[in-house]
Amino acid sequence: MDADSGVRTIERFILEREKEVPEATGELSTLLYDMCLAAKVIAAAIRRAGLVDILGSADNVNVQGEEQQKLDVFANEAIKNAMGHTGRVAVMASEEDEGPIPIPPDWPIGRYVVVFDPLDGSSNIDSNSSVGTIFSIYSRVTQDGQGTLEDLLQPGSKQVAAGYMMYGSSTMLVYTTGQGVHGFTLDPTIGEFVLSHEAIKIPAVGKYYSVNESNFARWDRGVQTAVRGFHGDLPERIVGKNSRYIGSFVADFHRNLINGGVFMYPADTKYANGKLRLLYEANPMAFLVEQAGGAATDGVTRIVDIVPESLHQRTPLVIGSRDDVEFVRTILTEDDA
Ligand code: AHM
Ligand code: MG
Repeated sequence: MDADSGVRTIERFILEREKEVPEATGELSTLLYDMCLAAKVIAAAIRRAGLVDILGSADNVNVQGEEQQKLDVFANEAIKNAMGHTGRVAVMASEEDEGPIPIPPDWPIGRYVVVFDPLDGSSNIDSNSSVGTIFSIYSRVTQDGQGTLEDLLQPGSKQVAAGYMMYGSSTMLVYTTGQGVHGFTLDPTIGEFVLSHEAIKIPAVGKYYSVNESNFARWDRGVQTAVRGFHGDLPERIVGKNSRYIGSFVADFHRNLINGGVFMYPADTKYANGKLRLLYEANPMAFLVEQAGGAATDGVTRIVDIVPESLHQRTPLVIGSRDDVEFVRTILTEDDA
């Protein structure tokens, strides 16, 4: 690689974009770099996971009643450290912490609110499958002092940025600030995220459907009908698709974003509101997918229009290629659904 090969690092890319927005202060850009730092720290730990005694359970149960993995704890701390000591954040919330996370004492309080799932799909770590981090950034709505629950319980339509990191065969960071969706790949030789996927657009019709079909008998009839459509049983309404399901939301979402597809985690008799969380998983991915030309609903209602009532609330989720999400909505709103 020559010294001026035209490689665009995430820093250069964000700065170039910022110049196009006269009112930008640069603060949000800096917060995104802080998130990149956390991503590098987490990616490095995951790369070493098979080598050092970091795999396995931390003998701890988190607020969702699930066993926490050691890397969950590590990733949670890495993000809290990277975000909490910047002077740019007013309050945070994490899937791994019960309540709002205040800014540490003696650190200046800023105007942004950061919400994150530090390590989604962590049950896949022990089998060396992809996992990810998902984040949302909002502007605070309260005036000063530590941010509060009110700052955290904003609808997804108020997000100013969102993104995810995927720790797969390579580490990627994909983000939006409402000006399209851009993807960067970590070049481990220079330790920088470089632009690899500019202005991602999701195909309007997907190749894939992704859902945990072992729950089929627990779904209501409408969801069963929609999935039968994906099987190819309703050829007059929808062309059948291929099935792909990893069980790691970031990886399932990323594949569908690039190749076209629809991911669903509907309500079932075990999870009355689906399994995924509105704040940490559904909202950030909904912002991204809409920016890429796709759609996200709870089956019927647009995800980013839902007003959250609690930090850890769950929501059914249908997300991905626009026409496929619309197909599900049509089926679920039919009288006999
Ligand atoms: P987690 O936040 O505890 O890791 O759970 C979320 C994960 C998602 O990554 C994935 O889409 C889903 O759980 C898979 O659930 P299931 O095993 O029920 O299909
Ligand atoms: Mg999660």
